[in-house]
Amino acid sequence: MPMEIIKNSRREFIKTAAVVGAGAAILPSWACKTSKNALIASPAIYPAGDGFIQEPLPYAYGALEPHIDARTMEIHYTKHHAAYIKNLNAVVTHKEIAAKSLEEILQRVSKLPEDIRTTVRNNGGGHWNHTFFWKIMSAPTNSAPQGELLEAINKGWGGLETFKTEFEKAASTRFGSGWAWLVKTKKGLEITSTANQDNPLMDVSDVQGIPVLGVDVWEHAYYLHNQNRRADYLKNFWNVVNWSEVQELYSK
Ligand code: MN3
Repeated sequence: MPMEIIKNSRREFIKTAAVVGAGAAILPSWACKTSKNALIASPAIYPAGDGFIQEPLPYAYGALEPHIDARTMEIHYTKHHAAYIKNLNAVVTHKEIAAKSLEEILQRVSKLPEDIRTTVRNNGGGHWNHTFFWKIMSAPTNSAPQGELLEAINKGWGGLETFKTEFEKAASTRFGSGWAWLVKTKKGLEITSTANQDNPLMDVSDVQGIPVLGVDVWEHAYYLHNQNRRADYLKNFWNVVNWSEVQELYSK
């Protein structure tokens, strides 16, 4: 990672933090824009200055209601996601990961020295996954996949509804805590799931590739609103998928 990019990321963060200011729960309107907004670029996933940073949520905590409630979003973002970053930053100066992008680190996570391997796998994974998750959601818009992405979904599953059923199946059958993913691989699009905070970027993942859609199925993501009903949470999730962002990730 060239130093210039790291410095720029740091500057961007300081600018953004200054605008958001004072821990406002409701972000200014410019922060609610979707994928063209600078917030959606990914400065948070580079070590910057004192460590990795948490980007402002690209919408207000209540923006996904009634599908995902404001309190869940607030706790999820300010407590759970923030804790992964704090724990990751506790080891961020280790020479094996210093000045590397989070993607580079995760792609060889199994090769990391034993003293930091589990910390980086759980907390680096947690930081990457949540940064990603916030971006592939948006206020409900009734949007749907289009163009090349829709073609790939049709090719893989014969139609959007079958795809959704298969994705929900992967998410609901993930035992305990983890994630379900739609991944761009050498073979095309594949659905998979991972345990804990693993993800398909990691060399430990069964299916490896570029995530284009993902859903957090840890209970902290839905328990306040849905209690034990993971299936209801998954049905609601489709209402807040930011398909234009998914499309962009797929096209990259
Ligand atoms: Mn989570």
